[in-house]
Amino acid sequence: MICLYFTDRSVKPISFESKHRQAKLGSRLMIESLILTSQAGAVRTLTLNRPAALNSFTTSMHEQLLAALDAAAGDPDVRCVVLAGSGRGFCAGQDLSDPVVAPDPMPGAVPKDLGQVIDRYYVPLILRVRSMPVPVIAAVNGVAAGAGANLALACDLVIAGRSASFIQAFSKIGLVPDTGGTWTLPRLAGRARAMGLALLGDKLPAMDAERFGLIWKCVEDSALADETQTIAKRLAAMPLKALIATREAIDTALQLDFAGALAEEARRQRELGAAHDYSEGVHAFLAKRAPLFTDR
Ligand code: T3D
Repeated sequence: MICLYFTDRSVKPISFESKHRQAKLGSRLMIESLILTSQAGAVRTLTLNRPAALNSFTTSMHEQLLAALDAAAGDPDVRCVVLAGSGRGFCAGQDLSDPVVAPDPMPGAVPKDLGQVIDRYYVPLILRVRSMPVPVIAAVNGVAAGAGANLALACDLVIAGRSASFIQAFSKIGLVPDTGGTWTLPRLAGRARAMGLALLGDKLPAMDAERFGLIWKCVEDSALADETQTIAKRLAAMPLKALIATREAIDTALQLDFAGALAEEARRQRELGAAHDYSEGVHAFLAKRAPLFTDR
């Protein structure tokens, strides 16, 4: 059980059953929770929690985040997920000191198989985020670098504090953008900006990320948590099935021609039009009352 102190009394900590990292510190056995989980109404917040290393990913943090996302996806009380970072950063990507990736300095040593690391950890993580049955918001509180930047950019909405930044750090260590970056960046910002960001690996301040169309919104640092929760609560009250179909329709349309996208829209409207939420939405509108959406 993780005990957290929350000033907002509507926010409740959740116990996280950990099969995860157990670190020995002297003679004490400590269970570290690398993902903090809290719930306010129907909004589940998952906070990456390795602040001393800017929440960079170790295999244990991967395992805990995937487990926390799976738990949120399967929980009928969750209608929106927020991803956040503890401390001054959002996520600095892969922990480069983790033995699974750190190159062996010995001459002739067998190189680490980074492809295996990507396949085993980053691909399942990013596919999980993109297939969540509820909207996912990244609340980017500080630097988001490498896989950390692309994790944020894969979310449905990205809200960043003014002092946050995004760095495609890969080129600086001899890698290509991963965690979906090669797919996401040109779609969000266009090829010219994607290439500039990926080749140069410069720090892109949150204000510029908003201007580039990479993120939804840049807000004052002090407003980030409240603004994110307000938007998350709004989404949580909306028709989930339609929100998820919207994500899928927009992603699919990027691969289609115009006629194909029109056909896809008709197919989805046919399906959603037969669902309870559409009936509820229209009846509520006509009756001038608030709707209660229940479809998932
Ligand atoms: O390689 C593979 O495994 C394949 C998978 C790739 C996916 C990827 O994400 S590759 C990209 C990996 N990430 C990076 O290259 C970013 C590395 N970090 C930085 O460039 C800088 O830390 C930042 C620009 C993000 C922030 O700079 P700054 O000056 O604000 O903070 P800092 O002092 O550099 O970092 C603070 C601490 O976090 C520091 O530890 P210390 O000295 O206080 O004990 C630093 O070492 C640690 N830290 C930051 N990023 C990482 C990290 N430790 C391990 N891995 C990191 N990625």
